[in-house]
Parts: sequence; structure tokens; C-alpha cells
Amino acid sequence: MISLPRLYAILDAGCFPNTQALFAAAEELAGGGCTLLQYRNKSGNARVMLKQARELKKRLGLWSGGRPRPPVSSESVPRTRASGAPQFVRLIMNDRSDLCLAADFDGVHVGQEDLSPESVRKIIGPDRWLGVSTHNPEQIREADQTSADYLAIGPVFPTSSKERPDPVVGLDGVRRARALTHKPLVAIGGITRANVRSVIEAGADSVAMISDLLRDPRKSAEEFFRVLR
Ligand code: 3NM
Repeated sequence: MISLPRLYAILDAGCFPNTQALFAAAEELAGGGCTLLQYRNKSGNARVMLKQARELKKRLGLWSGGRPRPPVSSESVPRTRASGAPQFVRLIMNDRSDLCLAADFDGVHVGQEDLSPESVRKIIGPDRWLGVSTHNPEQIREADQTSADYLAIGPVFPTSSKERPDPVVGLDGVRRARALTHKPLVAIGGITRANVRSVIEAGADSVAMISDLLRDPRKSAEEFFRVLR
């Protein structure tokens, strides 16, 4: 079973004015201690996505197929403040298994309308991480039977970062999800530093966040970890 860090940052390309701002945010998040990052781009432009993903990999991705790879040049590697040790960031591709492989990412996250978890598994192989979004108990039960490495449940709270979000599940939805699966559980949707504690207490192993990390990503990530200490 995989072990998830508490913070699962999602970099949504649509939230940034340009590509440089996207990369800068990624590096700041890593500098703030984030070790799991999903690249999300709903534009549908596969070439742009691959280019951005490869650049993220170049700047942050020191993992390969789930196995750690020692840094070649440490110059551009973000460092944790306390130890000065290189910060390893696992990179997850939203929706697209093909781009995960092409950019040599460490995993794929799929929703209910993407390829099925088993189809994705065939493409990415046994080592890369596979995450599946769920929004109700029935979907959790179904996803629990697959080879997904972790399940996501949401939206926990109202969110404006997703188009046509499913109904809010609340903290009760997180508790219910926790009772239905032994797989690592990621909570998502409307989670902030102000409410993250309640979400973890409801049973989530990790929380995925978009908007609460946008302003000053490094500080936000650092504060996230402080809140959970
Ligand atoms: N998926 P924020 S909610 C990408 O319910 C996404 O599966 C959701 O962004 C789900 O942290 C969501 O800004 C948006 O609310 C999360």
C-alpha cells in the first residue's frame, strides 16, 4: 500500500496567467515542503500539456515510476528549509495516461468520466500511482475493487475550482468514505488551511487543494504543515 503525504497540491494550469507563473508556483510549493503534485489542465491542448508536464518533470520530478532516483544536478532542485536536503516531488498527471508516460510522470489521477481504472492500469503498469475520484458511496465501493492506489472523495465543501462539481459530501461524506475503503483516502473540494484539521479528523489521509495554495504557495504550504502539527 502506498503512503500519501498530508498535502496533495493540485496545479491547475487555468489558474495561472502564464506558464512561467505555473512553474514558479510548482517550485515554491516544493520549497514549502510539498512532495505530491498533480498537474491539471482542462484546456484539452495535448501539446501544450506535454510541454508543460515535461518542464515540471525537469524542474521537480526526481522520482521515476514510483522509485526514487538520485538527483543528477542539484542546482534547480528545491530544497527543504530545515535540512537543506533535496525535495523529492512525485508528479501525478490528471486524466491522461498517455501524457503521464510521455512526460515520465509518477502516476495518473482519473475521474468518473475518464478511462476506467483498469484500463489506465494496463497503460501505466504496476508501479506508477493510480488515483480515482469518487463522489458517493456507490462509486467508492466500485473504485475500492479496482487496482487504484488511492481514492479521492469530494467535494467536501463548496468549490469554485471545478466546473459542474458533484453535490457537496461534507465531513460526513469523508467519514462514510473512510468506513468503506482501506485504501489511502484523499479529500478534495473547498479545503483550506482553516478547515483542513476537521477533514483529517474525519478520516482523510491526505487533502488535495487548488485555490488555497494559489496566493504565496510556499508560505501557504508551510502554514498548512504548521496547522497540522
Ligand atoms: N475535484 P479547491 S473538487 C479538482 O469533487 C476537484 O472531485 C473535485 O479545488 C471533486 O481546492 C475539485 O480550490 C476542486 O476547492 C478543488
